[in-house]
Amino acid sequence: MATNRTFTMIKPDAVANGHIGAILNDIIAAGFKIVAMKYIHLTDTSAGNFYAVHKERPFYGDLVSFMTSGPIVAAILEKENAVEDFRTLIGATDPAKAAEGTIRSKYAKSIDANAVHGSDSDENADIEGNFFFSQFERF
Ligand code: RTP
Ligand code: MG
Repeated sequence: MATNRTFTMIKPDAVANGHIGAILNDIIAAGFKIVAMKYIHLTDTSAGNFYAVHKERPFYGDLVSFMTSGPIVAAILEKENAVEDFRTLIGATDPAKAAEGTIRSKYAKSIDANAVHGSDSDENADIEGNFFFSQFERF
C-alpha cells in the first residue's frame, strides 16, 4: 500500500498567493488521485512535531514559524511510484534550482517559501499521512 501513496502540503505562501487551484490542477493532471485532503492552520506544536526530524537543523525555527504563518492544504495522493514522481513534479527544494515547469519553479519564491511539501520516502509518506488523517478521512 505505501508504495503508491505520498503526502503533500500546499504551504502558506502558495495558499496566500492564490495558487491552491492551479497546484491541485497540476497534481491531478500529472495522474495523482486525491485520497484525503484538508484545509487547516498548523499550531506551533503540530508544525514542530511534523518537522521534528529537522530539529537540529539551522533552519528549523524559521521553517516552523513559516509553516504556522497561514493556512495550508494537506493531502494524501495516490499514483504508481507516487513518492518519486511527486518529488519530480514539485522540483528542487530551492525554486531557483527547480526544473522549468515544476510546481516550485512556477509558484515558489524562495527556499523557505517553496509552495509545496512532498514526502521523501514511502515510510515517511505513511508517517506524515497518519499524522494528519484518520482512516475515516481517506477515500
Ligand atoms: P519538503 O520537506 O518541504 O518537501 O522539502 P524538501 O524535502 O525539498 O527539503 P527538506 O530538506 O526536507 O527541508 C524542509 C524544508 O526546510 C526548508 N529548508 N531550508 N535554508 C535551507 O538551507 C533550507 N533547507 C531546507 C525548505 O523550505 C524545505 O522545504
Ligand atoms: Mg523534506
